[in-house]
Amino acid sequence: MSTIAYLGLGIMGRGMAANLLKAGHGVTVWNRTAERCAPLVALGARQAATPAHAVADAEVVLYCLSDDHAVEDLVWGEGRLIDAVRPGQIVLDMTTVHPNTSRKESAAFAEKGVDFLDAPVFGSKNEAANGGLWIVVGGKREVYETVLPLLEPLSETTHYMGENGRGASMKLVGNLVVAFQLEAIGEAMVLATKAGLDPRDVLGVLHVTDFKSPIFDGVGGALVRRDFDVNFALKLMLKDANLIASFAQDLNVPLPGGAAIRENIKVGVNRGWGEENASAFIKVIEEGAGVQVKA
Ligand code: NA7
Repeated sequence: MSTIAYLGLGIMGRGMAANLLKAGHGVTVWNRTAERCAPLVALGARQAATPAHAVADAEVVLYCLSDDHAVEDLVWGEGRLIDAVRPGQIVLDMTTVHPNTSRKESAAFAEKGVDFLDAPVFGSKNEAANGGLWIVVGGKREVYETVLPLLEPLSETTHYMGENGRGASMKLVGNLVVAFQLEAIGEAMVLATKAGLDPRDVLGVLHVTDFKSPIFDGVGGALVRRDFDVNFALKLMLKDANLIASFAQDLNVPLPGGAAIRENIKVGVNRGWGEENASAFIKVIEEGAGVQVKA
C-alpha cells in the first residue's frame, strides 16, 4: 500500500480520495476550504493544514483542482508545492488544463527530481464516486506503470497517451466530442418539442438506434425532468471550451462547430447558470426556439 497526498477535494477529488482510502492506501488530504476535508477524515484520511504538510511523507501526490489558475496557485503561488516536493516523489495532475500547463509542471518538477504525469479524467461526479473514471495519461511510460495500481480503484480504464502534455491533449479532444453531443441532444430535443413530438418517445428512439449514446440517455433524461443539478458545472465546461479553442488556435486547426457551441455555453454562463450542470446551456437553445423540453 502506498502513502498518498490528495490535494483538492472538489466533486472529482473527493470521490477519488475516498476510493484510494477504500483500497487501503494511507491518504493525507488538503483542500483550500479546509471544512471540505471532514468526510474524508471520517473515512480514515489524515488532514493536513497546508500542501507542504500533506506531501511531506507522500510517495505519490495527486491533485484535481478547478483550472489552470488553481494549479498555478497550488504549484507556484500560495501553495508553494514546488518547494515542498522531494526527489523520488511522483506527482499526478488530474485537473483538466492546457497541455502547455502540463508541460510547464513537468519541467518544473523534473528540476526537483520529481516525476510528473498529466492524468486528467473523463467522467463526472458518479464515475469519480464509483471508481468508474477513464484516465488519460502523459509522461514517462515507466512512471505510468509504477502508478497503475493506484489508478485502478479510481477507474474503469486507463490509457497511456505518450509524453507529458499528451494526457491533457487527449482530455481536450474528448471534451470536444462531449460538447458536440450536448449540443446535438439539445438541438434535437428542442426541434422535436417544437414539432410536437413527445420528448420521451424521442429519447426511446435515440436509445436504440445506431447513433445512440449514453450522453443522449443521461442528458436527455435529465432535460425532460428539468434536472440541472450539478455533476459537472457549466462554468467548468466554459473553461474547457476556452481551453479547446486556445489549444486549436496554437495548432491552427479551425473548429467552427466547437466555436458555435462555445458561444452557447458563454450565453448560458452569462444567464446565471454557471453553477448548474453543464447541460444547462441547452436552455440557451430552448430560449432561441421559444420552447421548453419537458415531459
Ligand atoms: P470543483 O468541484 O469546482 O472543485 C474544484 C477544486 O479546486 C476544489 O477543491 C477547490 O477548492 C479547488 N480550487 C479552486 N481554486 C483553487 C485555488 N486557487 N487554489 C487551490 N485550490 C483551488 O471541480 P470538479 O471537482 O468538478 O472538477 C475538477 C477538475 O476535473 C476540473 O478541471 C474539471 O474540468 C475536471 P475549494 O473547495 O473551492 O476551496
